[in-house]
Amino acid sequence: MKTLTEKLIESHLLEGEMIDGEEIGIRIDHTLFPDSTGTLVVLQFEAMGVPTVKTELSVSFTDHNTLQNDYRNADDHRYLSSAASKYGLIFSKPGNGICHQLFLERFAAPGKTLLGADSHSTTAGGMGALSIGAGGLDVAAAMAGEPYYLEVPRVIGVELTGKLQDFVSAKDIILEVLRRIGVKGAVGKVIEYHGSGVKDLSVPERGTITNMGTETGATTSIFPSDETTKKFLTAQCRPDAWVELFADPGVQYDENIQINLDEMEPLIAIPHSPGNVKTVNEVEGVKLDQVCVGSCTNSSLKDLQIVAHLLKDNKIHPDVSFTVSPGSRQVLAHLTETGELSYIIDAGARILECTCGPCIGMGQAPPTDGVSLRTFNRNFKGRSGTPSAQIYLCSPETATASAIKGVITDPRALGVYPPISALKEFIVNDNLLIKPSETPDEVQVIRGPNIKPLPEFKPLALEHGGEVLLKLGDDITTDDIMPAGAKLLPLRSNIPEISTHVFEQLDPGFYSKAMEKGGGFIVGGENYGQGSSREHAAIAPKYLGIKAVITKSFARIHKTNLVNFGIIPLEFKDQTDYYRIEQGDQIQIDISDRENVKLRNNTRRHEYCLGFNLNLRAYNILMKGGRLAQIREREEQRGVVQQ
Ligand code: MIC
Ligand code: SF4
Repeated sequence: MKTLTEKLIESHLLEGEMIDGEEIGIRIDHTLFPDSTGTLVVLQFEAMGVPTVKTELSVSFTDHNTLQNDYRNADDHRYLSSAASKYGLIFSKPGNGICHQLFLERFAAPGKTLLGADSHSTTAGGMGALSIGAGGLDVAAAMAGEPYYLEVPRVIGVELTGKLQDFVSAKDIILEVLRRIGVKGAVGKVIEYHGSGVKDLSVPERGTITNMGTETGATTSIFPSDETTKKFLTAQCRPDAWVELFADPGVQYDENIQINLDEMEPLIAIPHSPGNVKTVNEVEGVKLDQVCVGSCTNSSLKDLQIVAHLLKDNKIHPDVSFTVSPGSRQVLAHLTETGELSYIIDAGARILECTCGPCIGMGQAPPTDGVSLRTFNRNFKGRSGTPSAQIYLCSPETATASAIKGVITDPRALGVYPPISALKEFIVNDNLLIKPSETPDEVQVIRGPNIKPLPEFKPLALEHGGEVLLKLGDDITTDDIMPAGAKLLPLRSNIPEISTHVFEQLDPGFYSKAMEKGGGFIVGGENYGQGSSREHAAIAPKYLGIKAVITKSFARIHKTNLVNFGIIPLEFKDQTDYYRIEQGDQIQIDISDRENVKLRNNTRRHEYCLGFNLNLRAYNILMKGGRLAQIREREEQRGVVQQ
């Protein structure tokens, strides 16, 4: 008997065996990337020298960097669209929608594997796809036909029974999972949903749950593909993409969670972690400055229909700025056609583009010490663009009720829940999806001045010495390491420039210190590198001369990114050694033995051993200076590299 996860892995297995914790290589059918990570993906794909993508489908989206303050984001878009045309990708133009929402609507298919250069690529798990977020280099490699390597995950079975009550929604289900297992509870695991409660959840609702499953650290989350999936695909004019997929009845999961939907109530994540979950009741009455609806977690048609109907005959509270970012043009087209958009506008909302927008700090930063309630998936400190802001995460229902009242409000206070029925046919208009050229040889890839070449990655020495430049606590996010937002996203294809901002919110002098000392080491606690897949959080520190990061434990994607770019990821064998090393210490490490890395602390005059927790394949990549160097070398040997 098999879980759905096992079935999908097995049908894509290229290397290794299905033994718990062992490394395997799987075939990737689909890839996606957004613009913010995409420029590096394409630069890396080009560096691999492969002339055209080898996947069934690869899509390049434009959704994060859409604020065109100057030429830089626009140059990135032009680079991405010309590269897509030449190398065989579909290009989704700015304004078309958020990558994960769009992928679910127009491309995702049950039974396929998807690798996305964005941590929330797991959204397609709502369609019964095995969809994983990864660093851009792994995605570029998959586009070049390489396997994707991962450890055979443990599978958590989440059994849903009962039916969601009025005003309780899919967002509350994933908040409940986060409440139970926290932000590191599913590292190295896949969350698989099953049970009688699944059938009543629509595909976009399932997508909300698999999207934010990322916040538990899970490799991915997945739902079965059933009659509901079939209806959704049919309504999207893609009935042929449907296949039925279930776990074998009675299969045993490695871990089990039971959620009775009848008993659930509205939940909310309080500042500054998606894992700080409380009931809305517990925090009711907190005064709000801003409420934002949207993001890849909650911007589907149903989400916004609920908002529209709750706002009909109501007004946004005068003290609240209320923004709505529809997930896609399809969503916006429906709201317009039915007139539901006018309920939102009349109530006093600010309608934003169909993009990530405030979720990635692209505008709508709250005021100083402001309180913002959002339907998004991340509330890390400073991510909104205002370091002193307090960000709460909730469902569209809670967001709307609170926007009306001006304070955090249990949406059940609104009384009658609007009946929203599933559509039989969506408005399909793919004119912003541009197909690749049929004559790729004639296409010129356009690189503006913002597209800087990748730095060189050299093979690693066996011994490294230097200073501990920064000692940090647990759960450091990639937003802490390499902040995003409107000012920094235009620098995503310019490593020398973006590197000046590494750790700037935690230690404003970090860049100068790293330059002055010629690089050094970082020490972290548990779950270092949680959050985004952005590989800039590895490349930029590498550029500043960071040799190794020594932690209690790493988040999955970030650890791979460090290896891919030649930063040594080390873990304390004895967790108490974390307390025996301080910022400013002079240390030396010897990495010749993969099992026992020697650390000598010259300041405190003691020695102990650290672990790599890397298999031989990853160790070899690291020693070569990263995965790019390795793939390039192999392609050169095969004679397929384009010069
Ligand atoms: C995010 O939500 O942090 C992002 C922005 O979508 C990232 C990608 C990025 O940093 O560009 C992600 O989640 O991977
Ligand atoms: Fe965009 Fe936010 Fe989703 Fe990241 S989490 S893809 S920034 S909407």
